[in-house]
Amino acid sequence: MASSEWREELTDGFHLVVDALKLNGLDTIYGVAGIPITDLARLAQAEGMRYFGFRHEQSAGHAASIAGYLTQKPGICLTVSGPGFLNGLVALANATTNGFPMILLSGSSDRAIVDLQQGDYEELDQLNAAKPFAKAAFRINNPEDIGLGVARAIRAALSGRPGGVYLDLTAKVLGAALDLETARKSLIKVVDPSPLQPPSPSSVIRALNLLKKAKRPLIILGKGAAYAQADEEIRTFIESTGIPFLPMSMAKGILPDTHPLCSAAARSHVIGQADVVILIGARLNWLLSHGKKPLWSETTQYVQIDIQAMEMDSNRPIQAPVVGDIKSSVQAFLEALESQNVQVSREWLEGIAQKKQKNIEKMAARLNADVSPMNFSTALRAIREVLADKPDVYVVNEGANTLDFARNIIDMSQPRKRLDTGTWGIMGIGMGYAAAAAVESGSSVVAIEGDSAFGFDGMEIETLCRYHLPVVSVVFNNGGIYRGDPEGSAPSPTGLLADARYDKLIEAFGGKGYFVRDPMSLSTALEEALESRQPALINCVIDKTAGTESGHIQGLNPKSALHK
Ligand code: ADP
Ligand code: TPW
Ligand code: MG
Repeated sequence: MASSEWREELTDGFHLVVDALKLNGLDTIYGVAGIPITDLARLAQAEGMRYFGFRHEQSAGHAASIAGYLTQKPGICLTVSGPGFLNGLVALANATTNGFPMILLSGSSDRAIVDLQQGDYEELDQLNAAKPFAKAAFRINNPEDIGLGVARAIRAALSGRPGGVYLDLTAKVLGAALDLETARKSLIKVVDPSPLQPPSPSSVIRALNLLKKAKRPLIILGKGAAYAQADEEIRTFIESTGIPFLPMSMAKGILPDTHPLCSAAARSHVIGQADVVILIGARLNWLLSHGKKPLWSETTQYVQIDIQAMEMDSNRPIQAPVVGDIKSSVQAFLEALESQNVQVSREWLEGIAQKKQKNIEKMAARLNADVSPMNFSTALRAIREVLADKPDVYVVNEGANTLDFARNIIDMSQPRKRLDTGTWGIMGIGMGYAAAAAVESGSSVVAIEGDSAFGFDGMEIETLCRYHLPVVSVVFNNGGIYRGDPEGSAPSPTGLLADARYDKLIEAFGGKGYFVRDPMSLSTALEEALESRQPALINCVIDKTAGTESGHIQGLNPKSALHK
């Protein structure tokens, strides 16, 4: 038999990985190339998948994870072995922490050498390193198991509470040959990887009975609710019951921030005074002060809708746990709801309205202040006005003060358009999230970045320029973590270079840089940059003294007992 004929009967691990991904509708890879996965990336691209090469695996991983959040399909990140894998691991852990579905595919070195610690190129026991940070971790050792391994990874990433899955591809498996017939039979198209999980009817009745007793009910929407894409059901539930709601930061826009029932501008008031709180896809973690004093009252009772049964009672006793997916659960609420079920007291609504009015006026005064240099509020007023008539634009946001101010000032009116530091408060997500939001949606993105936050992944502006992604980064340049150092002083632990020209960085890659010092120039630059649909960076110089230590979470810094 001629050797070419013989080869036609065979396929290899590289092809099988690509075939398995494509069969399951996974068409985009975010990664960094190198041994042993370069040919895998090349082949994926040749076979019609989109491949986006990043400068650092952490950014590629963040891109994959947010792609997963936006699309309800696991985002794929591809890395080399050893250090490349480890660079991607922070993103995998962040995905698991936030409940974003993602699969980290890493090539790995020779098992026999790794296990005897004989010193292979990029040697690392990757499977075991990944386990504590992943929802699940698998290794494929035989080419005929590739289809199965990919299927298990997809189901693990998507079912229940989504998360990050590690899939270890040994160099040996990638290169291994398999006859076509066996290969074809080994592929699996996953059926219903994230099945609806309707809640038990009795749990729905229990919840509605609790709600019946409420005078001051409150709904808290979290990013689980945004992820679930139950926008219509949630809107109907809120509007038909008239219960005020509070969106967690990434849940902003499920209903518009300008909705009359949105109580974000009266946050501590509603949290402190509510008698029954319905948590929908939101955890009572540090972002909600663990449900504890002084923010919360000890008598508040809870309904919690979550797909993860274990989440119940994690911080406070949950009187009415509803374990199920949000779409089915809210639907079940709507079906069982009778008009007399919910009696939102008029005083409750009026009290909230008054509080909101007061706080909105206070904010307006800060936004409209005529100060030079600009501060967080006056710069964000300019951005807020530009974005007001562009609801399609994604907003990525990180930093400390830059995050806190932008979260409160920039209104969202569409679901899943605000992407931020999330459950971990992690810096360095900005460029990866922005790239993937642009790739997955085709829409423009504005990344509102602290100058420190931007530094974690700033080199990815080359990636944005290479792929011509419509991302405008606005760097809030206050010369430091939280704020700048006094002029002439040696660098403090929180200081960064004063007057750094971040705008010049992007020009090195052919992008457009802007240097602005006042709200008017900021607004003109942002309009122009968005209009161009090309990568741009606005270096937005603000008052170096404006920020506060750790922004709104200063209280989380440990205090020495010596100073008590
Ligand atoms: P936030 O930070 O916005 O408060 P969290 O990440 O803390 O939100 O909480 C999200 C919650 O949503 C998690 O507990 C997760 O289990 C849950 N969740 C995610 N997707 C679904 C879904 N489809 N149905 C029900 N619960 C979900
Ligand atoms: C991976 C700690 C929290 S916020 C922040 C750091 C370094 C930067 C704040 O400065 P920035 O914003 O971005 O200039 P601003 O407006 O307040 O000046 N490493 C990681 N994650 C976190 N959260 C940190 C460090 C941190
Ligand atoms: Mg800063």
